[in-house]
Formats: sequence, structure tokens, C-alpha cells
Amino acid sequence: MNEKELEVLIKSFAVGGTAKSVRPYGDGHINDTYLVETDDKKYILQRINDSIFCDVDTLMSNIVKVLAHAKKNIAAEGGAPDRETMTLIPTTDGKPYLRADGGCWRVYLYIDNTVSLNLARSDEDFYESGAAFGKFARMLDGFDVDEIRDVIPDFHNTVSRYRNFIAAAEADKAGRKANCEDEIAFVTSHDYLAPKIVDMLGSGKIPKRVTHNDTKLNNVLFDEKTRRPICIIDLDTVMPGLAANDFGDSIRFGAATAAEDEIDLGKMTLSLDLYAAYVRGFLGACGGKLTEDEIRTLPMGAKLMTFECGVRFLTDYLEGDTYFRIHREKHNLDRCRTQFKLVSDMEKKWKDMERIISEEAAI
Ligand code: ADP
Ligand code: GN1
Ligand code: MG
Repeated sequence: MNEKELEVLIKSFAVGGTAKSVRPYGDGHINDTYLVETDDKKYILQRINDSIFCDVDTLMSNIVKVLAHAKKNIAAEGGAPDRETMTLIPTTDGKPYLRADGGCWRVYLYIDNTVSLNLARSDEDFYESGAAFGKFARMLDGFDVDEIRDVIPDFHNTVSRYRNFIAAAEADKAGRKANCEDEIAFVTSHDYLAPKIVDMLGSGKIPKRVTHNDTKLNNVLFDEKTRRPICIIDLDTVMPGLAANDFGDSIRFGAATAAEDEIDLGKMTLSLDLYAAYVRGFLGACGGKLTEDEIRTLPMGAKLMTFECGVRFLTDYLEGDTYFRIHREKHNLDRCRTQFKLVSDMEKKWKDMERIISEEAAI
């Protein structure tokens, strides 16, 4: 859809005023995101990726429930619900999203004077994002897991991610296997990692909670002046999940010393300072709600989420880049390489990763 058509489309939502401009926005890999400016307000318009989120009714119903729960808790803590959580703007006939032009569309209030970061610029930024995701977990504490449903089954089931990877490598649909023999060998030589957390969950040792499941640093909006975290966004994958996955995905992305798609792998390491900063922020905000067994799974969550994400990038590369948005040739291959480099670095720093958690949680 072009800008003019999007300006017409936005009239189907209960926005104030007439759209003056609509332009592509942000760095997400999944949805198509636009910033809409009307006479008096700004909005985020998104075309939901409905080939990934096949059941958009369930997706939106989860988000509506989660936002209502979080807004109530934020208000109870004396916060500002419309700035500290997202606000959905319904369609003019009161629905949470619109089906139009063969797609699914939704609108949120734009949270103004904020920035989203692709790299932590300081330990302090990352400490704050830990505190923000910890607060998010606290806001969702007590939310009944049965109230929301899986939007992507087995999203963080590393065992099934591994299985899908093996199938993709065998099928070699895009004829790219020969370009990534080293990366394939890395995955198969780490196959023992895949069941580490899935097995623990099966044994009943750790609880399933309502979690965010996509806790990248760029899914936190920071105040552009004060650098304090304002709001957690990208709630598409909020579903039953594990604290270790939310902790781990943040570390994978934000405690890395280079971008997720850096080509110079020499730049990619795990910063233990950033890791420790996040641990302080996260446990400080929600540690009291986690069990001791859960806290002990956090370092493994970091290693597994990094491994899993690398496996997903490599699978997508082998399948011909059908899932993650790419901006250059071999983009998914570059992304998987950074993840595997990070896993190797975590293996070297494993004892420190465990020690930092034990010291911070005093366990
Ligand atoms: P994706 O699932 O594709 O990652 P996101 O929901 O994360 O999509 O949105 C992409 C980007 O748009 C975010 O990284 C952020 O920069 C911006 N964004 C999304 N929602 C808002 C909002 N309500 N206010 C301000 N910026 C937002
Ligand atoms: C995707 O939507 P976005 O860009 O925040 C992906 C995450 C991956 C991440 C890797 C629904 O996140 O699972 O970890 O890319 N989201 C979905 O950067 O698959
Ligand atoms: Mg996002």
C-alpha cells in the first residue's frame, strides 16, 4: 500500500484528526510498522505478519488481556498507564484490529519522546532495560496462564527448533547447504544443548509463567532525554513461557558487544559487565517473584536463547529467507554466525555467568 492508501486506511480507526503523513518506521524483523502523524497526535500503524501469526484473533485477544492487566497494575503502583504500556486504538466499529486489503492492521498510540536502541550505549542503559523487563514480569505476575493461548506453538521449544533445522538442512530447499557447512557442524556438535530447559520444564522443576518471549533491547522504549525506560513494546509473543527465556533473550541481544548482524566476528563477544548490569536490574525488579530453581536456570537461558536464535537464523537461510526480514544477501547467515560466536564466548565465560547470578541472588 502506498502512503495515500495508508492515510485512507487509518480512517477506519478511532484516531483523532486526519493523517498528515505515514512513513515506514523502526527496525523490527517481523511486522510492517509505520509512524502516522495527524493534526494533533502520532500513532503506530502495523500490518501484522499473518503468515507468522496465523491466528490473529487469538494474538490480539492475548494483547488486549495483557494490556488490561498491566495497566491495572501500573495504575496501582502510581504509574502512567498510557505511557508505561501500549494503548490500542480500536477500529471505528470497536474491534482491536482491521482486516483490509488482504491483511490485518492495528494501531497503537505512539509513545512520544522515546528511543529504541539496537546496542546498549552504556552499562546503565542495559541495567535499566533489565529493570524494565523485570518490572514487566512483575506486572504480569499473577496473570492466569490459562487466560491466554500460544500464538506460535513451540516458539521457544529449542528441541523442536533443532528438529526443524535438521529437516531444513536435509531438504536444502534453497540449495544453500554448501555455503554453510561450518555453521551446520556447529549446530550438530551442540545438539546436547537443545533439551536442557525443555527437560527441566517437563520434570516440573520450573514454572510456566506468562512471559514476553521477545525481550530484545529494541523492544524497550527509553525516554530520549533521561534515558529511563518507559515502556515494553512488541507484545505479539506474550504467551505462556519461562523466565529463563526472557532473561536469556535480553542477554543474547543486549549483552553482546556487536550488532546481531555484525560481519566482523572479532567484534562479537559477551560483555560480562553488561551481563552483570542486566542481572542487577532484572533480579532487582522481579527476583523476589522467581523461585531459586528458576534463578539457577538463567545463565542456561542466555546460552540456549542465543543458540536457538542462531539455529532459527540458519534454518531461515537454508529455507530461502521466508521468516525474518532481510536487507542484504546472506543476512540470515551473517546473523547466525554472530549468535554462534556468542555461544562460544559464553562457554568460555560460563563460570563467571553462573557466579554473577549466584552472588546477585545470594543463592
Ligand atoms: P516487530 O515485531 O516487527 O519487531 P515492533 O512492534 O517491535 O515490531 O515495532 C517496530 C519498532 O517500532 C520498534 O522497535 C519501535 O522502534 C517502534 N514502535 C513500536 N510501537 C511503538 C509505540 N507504541 N510507540 C513508539 N514506537 C513504537
Ligand atoms: C524477531 O519482532 P522482532 O524483530 O522483535 C523474532 C524474535 C527473534 C528476533 C531476532 C515473532 O523479533 O523471536 O529473537 O527477531 N520475533 C518473532 O532478532 O519471531
Ligand atoms: Mg520488535
